[in-house]
Amino acid sequence: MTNQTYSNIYNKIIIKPGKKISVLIDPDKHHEGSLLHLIEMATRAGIDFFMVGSSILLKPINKTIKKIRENTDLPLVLFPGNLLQLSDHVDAILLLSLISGRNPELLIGNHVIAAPFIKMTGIETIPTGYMIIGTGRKTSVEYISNTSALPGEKTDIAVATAIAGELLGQKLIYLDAGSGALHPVPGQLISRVKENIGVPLMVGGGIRNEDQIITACNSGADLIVLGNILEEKTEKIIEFSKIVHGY
Ligand code: 1GP
Repeated sequence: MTNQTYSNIYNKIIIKPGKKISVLIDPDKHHEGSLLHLIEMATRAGIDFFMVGSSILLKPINKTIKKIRENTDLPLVLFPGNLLQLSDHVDAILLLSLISGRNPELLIGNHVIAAPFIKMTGIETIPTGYMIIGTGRKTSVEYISNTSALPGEKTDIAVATAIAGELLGQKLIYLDAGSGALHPVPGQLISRVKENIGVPLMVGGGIRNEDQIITACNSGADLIVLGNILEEKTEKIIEFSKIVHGY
């Protein structure tokens, strides 16, 4: 690989017309063989970009970032679970504000600590209003973030929260049921949020099949994030990518 780096992922990828698909790589979920296989299949499927990160990690993230860099030319976006996952070997960082929660560290505290490093590296940041949506059992991100998920049936709270995020300057809203969620974010919640915001809408967590991808896309998701399902059924990314890009 040429180790190409990308600039302006937000303008060149996220807000361009059409729906997009991203593969989230959790470093702890892979051994070298499965990681390389996933990178190869997702690259072949023509996904829009990779994401890397997790709410909790037992392995260092840098080794995985290096492997992704060495084996694909697709852009890599950091989805940092915490400050220890910051890296300057990515193309962009989702600068997450956990607006569904009320933990000040995840609304401003961590950002203050990270800001000088991010500014020094010059890496693109994508200010993201991150909303954890509860759809069943408690997920790792809910526990680790020390916040309560926004209940999946409370569409009015979700709409108000997303509007607040946009008014505060977030350039992307991410509705996440959490990695490995029993159920994805409900279509009705996605569509109500989409109707009420002007920034792109990213949806992930618990999406495991074609029907769930179609529901999310039909409800207004601009960007679909897949993680867990591809750890088990990696080849599925070819079909999933086709569905999303067919819109
Ligand atoms: C988690 O939305 C991502 O933050 C991906 O979730 O692993 O359940 O696909 P899954």
